[in-house]
Amino acid sequence: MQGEEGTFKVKLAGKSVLVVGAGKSGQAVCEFLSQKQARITLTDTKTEEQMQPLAEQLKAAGIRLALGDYPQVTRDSFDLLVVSPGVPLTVPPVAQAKAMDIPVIGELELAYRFARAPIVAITGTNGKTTTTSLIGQMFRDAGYHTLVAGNIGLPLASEVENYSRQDIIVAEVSSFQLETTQSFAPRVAVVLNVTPDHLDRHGSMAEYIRAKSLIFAHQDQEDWAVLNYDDPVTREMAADCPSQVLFFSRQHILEKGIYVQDGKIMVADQGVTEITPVNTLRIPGAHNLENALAAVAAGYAMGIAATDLARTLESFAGVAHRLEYVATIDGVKYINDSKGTNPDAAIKALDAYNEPIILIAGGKNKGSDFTQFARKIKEKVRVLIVLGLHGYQIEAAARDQGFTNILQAQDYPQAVRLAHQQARPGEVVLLSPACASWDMFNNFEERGELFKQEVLKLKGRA
Ligand code: UMA
Repeated sequence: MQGEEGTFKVKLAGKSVLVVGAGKSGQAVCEFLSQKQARITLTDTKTEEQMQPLAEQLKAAGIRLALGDYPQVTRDSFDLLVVSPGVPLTVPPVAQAKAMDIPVIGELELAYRFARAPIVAITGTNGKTTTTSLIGQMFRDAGYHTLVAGNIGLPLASEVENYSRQDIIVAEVSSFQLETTQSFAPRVAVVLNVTPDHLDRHGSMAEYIRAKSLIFAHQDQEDWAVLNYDDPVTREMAADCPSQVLFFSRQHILEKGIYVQDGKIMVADQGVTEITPVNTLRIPGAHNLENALAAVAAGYAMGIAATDLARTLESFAGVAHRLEYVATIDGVKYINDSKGTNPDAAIKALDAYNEPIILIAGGKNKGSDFTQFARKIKEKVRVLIVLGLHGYQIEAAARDQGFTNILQAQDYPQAVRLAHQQARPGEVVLLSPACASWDMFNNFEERGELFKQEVLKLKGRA
């Protein structure tokens, strides 16, 4: 199916398409469909007023807008719906289209049908972005013209046609994007782990797993599925894979697959190959080792040489806002993990360091319970600095565990100053809030940037 541009192109020209959701994904779809001479209607629950100045630009580009409310989908009105990942499939236009057998796809499926380059797709509950970036870097270092796109932030549709058969597309794909696929079959499908998440949208764990499984559902024997042997859900997925399975494991030595033995990353397939010692990795933590093993598996499946894989593993420093090293000041390392927006992610961040930690946490609680997080704080943290709307909840949970070395900050400049005063040489100052940023910022990136800026100001003074 991949690359059948000709047939699909004919089908799109002159066709009436309803694009649901006018965010990044929907806008990219509109641009893509415009180039294919489709007749486009873009709908969003936002009103025209809320969507200015974009609404005017879209109208000028010949796109019909149905804003503030969805249009009625009838047999005569639309030939195809393209739904944005954040839009649940229960919305009226999708239900109406399905009842009339009008095809409903997402941007991932649309872009896939026009892709000529082989795709390495990565999904999982945690670690997607880091692994996608690492795999992208592996291909770039090995000399490939590489597109890194998808859920990571750059819609696949925006760039897919700029890559040819000799190139590579590395795509981070979410369960939301997979839900609207029909033929999507990447050359390599990586599933890192599956733990409860997005259950409000998928309804049950079984449905969430089903959505994730769509990453390999349409593959064939020439393709690869890279699965985490240590995760019971992904281990079981192997039974349903139509492709060749390559397991990776941090905890077990595998007869065939990618694993760790005597502190070294190994590949066992036809013979055993050593890739690199684990301690050469720059991304910290057990979860990042799993991400690295998955990346090695994907690179190996696509034929990248062991020496090239090792070189990238040894140089890859991670991605912004995920255990991002900022600076060392007076012998103290400052780490920005602003993406740690739930307790699970913040626990992983705490586990990534052996040094005593000065932790900055708090923000908007997304409905999480902080008990486990507080236990981990008691185990790993020397000083806790709380701030934001629900910082007091983290403080209360920590006190319940008998942890009392807690300070309160009003804002980020004060939190960083307090951390600097408290930290001793050899310690780590970690921002991993376990909360969303929306009480004080537009997004976690803004929060992380402010933290980094304050740390770098300190460094300037030091
Ligand atoms: N909207 C409706 N009706 C609804 C819901 C939303 O009309 O019922 C409208 C909103 O008013 C808004 C638009 O839809 O105007 C937003 O669409 P969207 O939520 O799909 O967001 P996009 O900006 O298009 O970004 C999407 C992904 N967002 C989600 O999956 C929620 C981005 O992933 C992705 O980077 C981008 O496409 C490009 O591919 C973000 C994300 O949070 C990072 N992903 C989730 C995650 O990682 O956990 C899955």
